[in-house]
Amino acid sequence: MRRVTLTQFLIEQQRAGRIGPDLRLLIEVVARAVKAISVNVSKGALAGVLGEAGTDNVQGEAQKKLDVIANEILLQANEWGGHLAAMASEEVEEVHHIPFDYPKGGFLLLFDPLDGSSNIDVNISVGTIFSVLRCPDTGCEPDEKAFLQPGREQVAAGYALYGPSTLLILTVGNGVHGFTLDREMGSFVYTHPFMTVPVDTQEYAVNASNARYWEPPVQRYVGELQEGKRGPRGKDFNMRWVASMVADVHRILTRGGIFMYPMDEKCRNKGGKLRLMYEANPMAMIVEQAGGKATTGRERILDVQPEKLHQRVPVILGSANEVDLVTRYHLES
Ligand code: AHM
Ligand code: MG
Repeated sequence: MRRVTLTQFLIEQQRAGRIGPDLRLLIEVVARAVKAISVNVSKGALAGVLGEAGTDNVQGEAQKKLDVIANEILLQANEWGGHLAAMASEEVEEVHHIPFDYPKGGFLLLFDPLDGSSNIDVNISVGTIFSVLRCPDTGCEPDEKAFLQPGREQVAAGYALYGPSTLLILTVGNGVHGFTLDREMGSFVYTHPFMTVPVDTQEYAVNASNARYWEPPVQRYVGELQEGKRGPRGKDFNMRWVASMVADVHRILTRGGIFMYPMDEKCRNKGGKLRLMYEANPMAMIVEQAGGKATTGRERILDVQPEKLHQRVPVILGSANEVDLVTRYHLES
């Protein structure tokens, strides 16, 4: 069987006119950073990378050492290539500008450097999520406003999953494609062409300890799933919750399911739990490209007009028929 690497895949995308050379370079650089993060994650205690960094991020959450390391790796890898106008990270309050001594390009890169970081110290899968937008005005230094574009404007999105193997999942608007890191060769190999989310499922993912804080439509929906065969759905459902969005979404891309971090009374004053620009938008683009759906319960995530960089939103995504049903419950209530 012909082994196709990420580099070959991207060159073929470029030849087919789906991406230009700058976007190809950008994705290659992100993939290189992901390899470096993967090395650090896998060394764990041997490299002294576990535990707290002793600092808080912009969201007021305690940073883990690996949050800080992954953020630094991504910023440094992407600064000098000339493909970016600016970057934004979940871990950094302000827009990260490209240093003056490097050339600037036409893209904006946004990322959650290490998603699911509460799982690092217990050796459960974590990931990196990224999103690429075009810089609306290439003439000047982009500010926060340049980033505030709805998710449907993304030109690429992806995530890396640091699990038993390291995977890179990518979309440039032409389906979802997965690559597995060959650690000996140091390259990503194309292993998962055109990943799809089945329209129906019997599996759901939600942090059920928040049930008493959910809104009525989510309580109704999950209640009906839990009634199983004897309830209105007439079938039994299984539940999974990794607490790493990347791992939960990856399971849905592999065998279907619905993932929810809905609005609840605990996070209402923040707008939700998950971040629109670094988590919801890239994952929504990936899920839609794989044939699934993604909403806030009330509107399509990719149509949400962002008002600030670190904005949070409720997230419901996965198998289309389930997302449609829980969205209908929201709209009816
Ligand atoms: P993080 O970016 O600080 O790691 O937070 C996001 C994570 C998601 O990966 C996951 O779905 C969710 O938070 C888990 O939340 P909970 O701790 O409520 O289960
Ligand atoms: Mg995160």
